Amino acid sequence: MRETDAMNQLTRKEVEFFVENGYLGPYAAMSPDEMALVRREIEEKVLTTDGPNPRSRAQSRHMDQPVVYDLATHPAILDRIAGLLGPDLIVWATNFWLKPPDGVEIPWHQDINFWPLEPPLNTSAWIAIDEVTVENSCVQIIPGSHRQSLNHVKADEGVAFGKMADPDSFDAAGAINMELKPGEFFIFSERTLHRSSVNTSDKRRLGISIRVTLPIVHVFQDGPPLHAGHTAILARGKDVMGFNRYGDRP
Ligand SMILES: O=C(O)CCC(=O)C(=O)O
Repeated sequence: MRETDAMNQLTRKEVEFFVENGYLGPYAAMSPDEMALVRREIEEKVLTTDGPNPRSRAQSRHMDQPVVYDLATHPAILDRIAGLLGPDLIVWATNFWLKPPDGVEIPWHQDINFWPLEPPLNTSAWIAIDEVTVENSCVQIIPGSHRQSLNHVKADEGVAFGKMADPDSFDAAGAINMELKPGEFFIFSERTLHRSSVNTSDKRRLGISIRVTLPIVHVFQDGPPLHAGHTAILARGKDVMGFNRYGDRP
């Protein structure tokens, strides 16, 4: 089994911060120069081609693109998530978030409302491929919001999703902006409230979310955001349960 790099080992304080606040970071997985090379490969090989999910080029590209598989299994990310979830880790989904200038709002939501996981447990990493600022619509989160499950209702017209957290059920006053340099990422839980606004800048905003859970979780492969034939990555340790389907590095 791969050992956690001492440099990426979460401290007790960081673990407690995550338990209290539902997020951690930002941390750097690579430098902006290193991410520039990865970005070019993503632009050339991923954004312009169809992947395994017929409904979306943005999803599950770890299945067909080594560059995405390598981001999804990056030690700087998995070492830290192992500090929260333990040594056996599944990367069950990957999803690009490409927001061009004028790209629409993503409303406040808790991810678990959208996912085919039982029991409902996940830690995500959101990795910046472009520089991500308030101007080009960085993700915003509400610290501590993961401690409550919120009702979700029909979303407002014109936003990216069909449902959103009931606006009467939370206070967005404490929201923080997750501004990131290329190559940086933050970690958040399946219930941490987050959103992003309309991209009012003239700069694209590209990131990718890596979704991580445990072998005890059933990932129902045929429900959105997945698709028939979807495979996860057994990224760390072992799976003695055998519920889920895994693929190798493409
Ligand atoms: O990138 C965004 O604006 C939203 C990201 C998101 O909803 C997620 O990673 O779960």
